[in-house]
Amino acid sequence: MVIARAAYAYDRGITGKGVTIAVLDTGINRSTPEFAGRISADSTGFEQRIARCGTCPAETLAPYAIDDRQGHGTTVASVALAARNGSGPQGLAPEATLLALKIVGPDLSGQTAGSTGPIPESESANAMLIAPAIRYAVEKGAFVSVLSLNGFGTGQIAQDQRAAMDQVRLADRLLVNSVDNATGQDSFTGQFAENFVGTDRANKDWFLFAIGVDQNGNPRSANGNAGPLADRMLAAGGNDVQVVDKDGNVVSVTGNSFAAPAVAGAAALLKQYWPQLGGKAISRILLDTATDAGAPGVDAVFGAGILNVEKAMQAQAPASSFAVADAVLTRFSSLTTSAPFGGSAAAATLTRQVGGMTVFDRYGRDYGMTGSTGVHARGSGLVAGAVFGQTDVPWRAAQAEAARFGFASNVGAYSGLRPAVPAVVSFAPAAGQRVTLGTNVAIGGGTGLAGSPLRGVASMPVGSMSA
Ligand SMILES: [Ca+2]
Ligand SMILES: [Ca+2]
Repeated sequence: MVIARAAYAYDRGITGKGVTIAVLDTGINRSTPEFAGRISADSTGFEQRIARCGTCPAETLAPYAIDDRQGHGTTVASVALAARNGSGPQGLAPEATLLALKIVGPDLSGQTAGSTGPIPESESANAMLIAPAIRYAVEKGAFVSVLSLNGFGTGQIAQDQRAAMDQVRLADRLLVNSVDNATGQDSFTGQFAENFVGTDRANKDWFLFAIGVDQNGNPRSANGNAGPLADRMLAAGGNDVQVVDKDGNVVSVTGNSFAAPAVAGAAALLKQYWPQLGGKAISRILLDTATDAGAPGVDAVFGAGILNVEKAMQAQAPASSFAVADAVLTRFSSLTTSAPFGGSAAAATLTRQVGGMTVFDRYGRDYGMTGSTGVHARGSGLVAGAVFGQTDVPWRAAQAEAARFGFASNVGAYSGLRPAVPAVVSFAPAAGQRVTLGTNVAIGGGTGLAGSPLRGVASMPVGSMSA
């Protein structure tokens, strides 16, 4: 957690609250305070079809209770979600909700043709349960699923895993899979991961690999790898990680299994901060903002680099871009308030309330900026956009359902302005009044902004109306 620089998020009150992380594993310790009140009631095991022996008929096994007998699931969940409660470990997203999905198979040792009665659970996963668990996680609203497990499955298993991952893509969620611990093991080719992502790579943008490093960012001496998917791999703490175990004890664990929930926890933090972003954008941000290590750029040992929550939460645009954005907004933003809206008094209020700007970086993340958005009082009439010198002002039809309107405009030197989907902000300058500002421009190619990662600027007031 320290290596992931997540304190930056907590200092801003971002803890993963309201975001659900699914952990597909051996279950969960329900009694430790580390997950108290945050284990989703939807947590569950799954029915499975098995045969007790080679000559036994198939039968349906009821879901196992989610209690963690083996222990792996609790330790993995701990890295993502353990409470920030002043004791024991703390997860990356200490207030996120845990959807514990138990995918262990049955222990068939000793079962014979004449056996009856309950079949105990094993300590291993049933690969056939992975796909149903992923689908279930999507259905239950989990933003990110953690699979600290590797293996291979062909035929129906492969088809089901692909179909399940298609659902992750369609819902714009995320799946984080640990890299195999075995030295030199390609964890993608012919593995579950390739089933998920597809030989056509169609689901690649919603999938991340995670690999463990120590608290100093050093790789393990021998480890598995992401095969051809190194560009979708992040490194995170995976050596001597403090976790709570199935019996509630604090223990130290090592393995790539513990890097995956760190990445998932970081994704949950970003999801809370920018709920409008999905798995594709958030995974892209985490990859782009990872701290490069080892060989320059993407490499087989660190993938895209070491997970860096602090950088992931900062605007990804140079300061100069924001200065240019400020200049653009100062020049072209104007809202004139007429007497019905309170004249100069309302203008003062508006200045306080909308004297800032919302700037979007290249991922569509919004950041507040303080700037001079030019709110003016006027004696009569409500004129919006009057400062646009040369303008084609094609007013768009009012959208009744949103009670808003706006226009797109060519504004000379800043011809990079282009129409975009209108955004709307509403506020009340006085009792019974509501002003709606429609913003429908994005700046991408204007002077000083061309080539900049800062691609959009909103909060240019272009219209207002009372309601
Ligand atoms: Ca704790
Ligand atoms: Ca590198």
